[in-house]
Amino acid sequence: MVYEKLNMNSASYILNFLVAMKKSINGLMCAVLLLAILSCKNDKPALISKISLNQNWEFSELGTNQWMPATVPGTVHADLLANGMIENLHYRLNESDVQWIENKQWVYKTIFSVDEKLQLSNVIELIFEGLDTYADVYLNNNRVLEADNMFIAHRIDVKNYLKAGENELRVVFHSPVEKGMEKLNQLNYLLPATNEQAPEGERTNIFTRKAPFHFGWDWGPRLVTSGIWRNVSLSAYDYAKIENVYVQTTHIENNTAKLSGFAEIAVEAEGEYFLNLLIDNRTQKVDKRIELKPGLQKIDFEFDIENPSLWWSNGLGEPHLYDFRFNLKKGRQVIDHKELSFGVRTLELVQEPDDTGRSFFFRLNGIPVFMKGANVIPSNTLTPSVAEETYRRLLKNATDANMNMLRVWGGAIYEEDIFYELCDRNGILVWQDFMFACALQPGDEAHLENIRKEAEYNVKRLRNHACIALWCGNNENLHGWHHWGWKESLEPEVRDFVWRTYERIFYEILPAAVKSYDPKTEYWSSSPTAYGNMLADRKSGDEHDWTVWFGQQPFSNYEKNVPRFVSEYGLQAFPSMHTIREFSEEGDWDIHSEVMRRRQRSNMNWVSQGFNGNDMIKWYMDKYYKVPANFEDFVYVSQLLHAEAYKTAIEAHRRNMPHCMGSLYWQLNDSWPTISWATVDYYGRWKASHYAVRDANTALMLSPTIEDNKLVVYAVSDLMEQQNCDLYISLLSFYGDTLYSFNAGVAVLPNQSTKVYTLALDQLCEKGFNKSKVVLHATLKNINEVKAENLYYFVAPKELELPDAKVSVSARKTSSGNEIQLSADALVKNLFIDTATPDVFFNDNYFDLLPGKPKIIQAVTKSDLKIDDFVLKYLNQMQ
Ligand code: BMA
Repeated sequence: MVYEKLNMNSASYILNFLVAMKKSINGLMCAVLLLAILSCKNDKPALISKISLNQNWEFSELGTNQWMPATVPGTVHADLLANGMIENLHYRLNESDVQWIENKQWVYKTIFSVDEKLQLSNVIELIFEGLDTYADVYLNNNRVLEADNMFIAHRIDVKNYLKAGENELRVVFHSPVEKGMEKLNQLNYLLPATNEQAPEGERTNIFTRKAPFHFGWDWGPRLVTSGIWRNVSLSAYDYAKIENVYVQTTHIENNTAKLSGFAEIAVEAEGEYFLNLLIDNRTQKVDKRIELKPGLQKIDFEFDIENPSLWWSNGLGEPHLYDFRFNLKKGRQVIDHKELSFGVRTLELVQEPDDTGRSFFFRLNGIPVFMKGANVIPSNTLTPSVAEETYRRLLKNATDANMNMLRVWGGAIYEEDIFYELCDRNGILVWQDFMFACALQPGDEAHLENIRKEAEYNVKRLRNHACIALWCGNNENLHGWHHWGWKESLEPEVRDFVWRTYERIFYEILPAAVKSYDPKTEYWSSSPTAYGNMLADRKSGDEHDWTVWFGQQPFSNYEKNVPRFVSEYGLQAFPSMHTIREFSEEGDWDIHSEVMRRRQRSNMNWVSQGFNGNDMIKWYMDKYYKVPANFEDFVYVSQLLHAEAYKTAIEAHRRNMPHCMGSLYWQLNDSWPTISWATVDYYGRWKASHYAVRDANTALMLSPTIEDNKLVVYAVSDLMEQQNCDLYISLLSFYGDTLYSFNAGVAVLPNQSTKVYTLALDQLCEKGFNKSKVVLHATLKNINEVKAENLYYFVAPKELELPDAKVSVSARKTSSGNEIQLSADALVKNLFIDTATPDVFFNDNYFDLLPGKPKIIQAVTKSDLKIDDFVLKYLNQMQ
């Protein structure tokens, strides 16, 4: 326990006093005075004390008294698993065996001791950073809290309930499903919701402020868990503490950044205090003497930073962060402090009327930036189980794929602090949804007040992060109201009330929270929308382009009528066989097996009864590829299909800049090992698509395409300087003969898409080539350095007449790892290198190998790399 009431100042004070008294007063008198000083409480201000209460927890089903050790932060599912009471949730059909957990009540308890000094503090608060969800909290048998929102922290004044010595803290969790049912039954109509995996009349997630995806989603299991999912602590102080701070960059001009903000101080003892700000441990900025009265007090400040190092998004520059330390002092003693890693930057969402509609793009430090990225979901359904290492891996996968934005989607959680810290540090902007997805909300006042508190808490919690780019009200609720039959499903008088509730939440409560607590950041009411309450129309605002996949349109649809900012689109693939082996047995390896069908959660009964994502993968595969009979080959081809879809979409979006200024695909990661849209699976294994996304997102990208019977090559640049390069175009036979070639110097303009080559297809056809036997190779070079490169085929892979090709592989150890050299005597399409051991990462994979152009890749592994372990797969083998 870190608690020191008699601090250094007090000690030296007493010492000086003794020295002064020594000569004139006798020893006894001196001792009496010293005692008086020591017993006088609050003689000098002490630091705020914080004590973690995460230890010594036990849990039991209510009423059974079968106590087992528990982990806090945690969940009941993880605790049952750790105690051997349930089996691996991810294996085969085990998920269905644990559904009983959601119907029970669970109790957690701990005993902790408090010393007398702490107990004497003026204010003692018990802090729960997150309780999931309906929880009654008892301290020494006194009910001190009734919680009903997973997304807010609770601070409870417990001074009157805490004793010196041992204390018992107990938390009773009610079944979220039972509580939800009670609320559902109070309404005499059904509020529309999609995606929750419960029968229509039992959908309860909308009544409960709890992660919607816990109730099952179209990529994740139903695990309606409960638990103390974030830290628990005690905080004690005598005088005052910094409740929160807010800092914003108001503008940057002539090399000076103007910053402003405020601190909110919770004051217990009236009097004189000092607030100062120290930057990077050396420069003092704010330095204020303040007279504070008891209660919450707001202190405004403004300051400048000369020649600021700005925060840039990934690819544009360094995401510089300053260390800000706010000190609250009483006399010369620091009694509380708050630290921030602060990025100086300006960011605007620009929506200006233009010929098409309204623009929708982000301007960072004055520069329009094309947003390249993805939607993220929690990396585990049981979110406290996500290790810091997994967050690091998630962010690395984003930056390795040249991303600069992630969307925290509204059916999940307001992420952990570490997520936003890593985004700050890696230059990843965050499109932050409030936690509302694919469902309407009840409109009773208590529910709306709960939402108001949640918005206020989370905006305050996250607003100082440089990464926070946008607050978005909900995911697809406006779309659902108009397009999924929601409004038609409600009787007219109910309909008006439900719509009014929508307006109150998304046009009043949430934007008011953003305006009051994070005024520098834009609010966007729903994704997708054109603007205001206008439906997405591709002419303005953002769009979810699901014409491919749910709409069964061809990939070429991504190239038509490109929206202004595509915040969702995607197609599914199977994860790697290494991952499939983790959750299934060999007997399950069939897309129609019970295990594979249950694992697949995207159901499309409108196509035909029982049609699901596995069928859809096959349906698309059949359009573009020969469908292999063998399951393992099917898995491999599903990944090629996936990669091709994302490559087509990203290239089309980027070619269309500045009309289109963002491409965030669905979805970067998985919450369990599954078949989904994710480009990186639950174990962090890259699907073929993640390599394709990385390549399509490079700062300088070459993109050949066919437009109006012409071959057109675009050079898309996110760089800030013009690139003067040589463009090489060659049409190659699969055996490496050059059938046509062209080269010229080109100027690739900064931060835009430039057409660098056009040739009528007729002219190319005059060369008499067979479309099934050629590939176009486009390269941008500066002197001899390849700056960008791409291949283009004129027909779908299934129509290619791929040659019999022989691949040669050799490997050697280098000082930095393992180097693999690959070469082929004829074109090898989508070469997939795998090893028998699952932990090898290849820095490139699933690529096409041109004859006579050997390729060197790196293999990263902790174990020994054996070339005999290599497994090579390529499309030529599946003719
Ligand atoms: C998007 C998301 C999710 C869903 C995904 C795939 O629209 O908003 O609701 O998981 O589609 O269907």
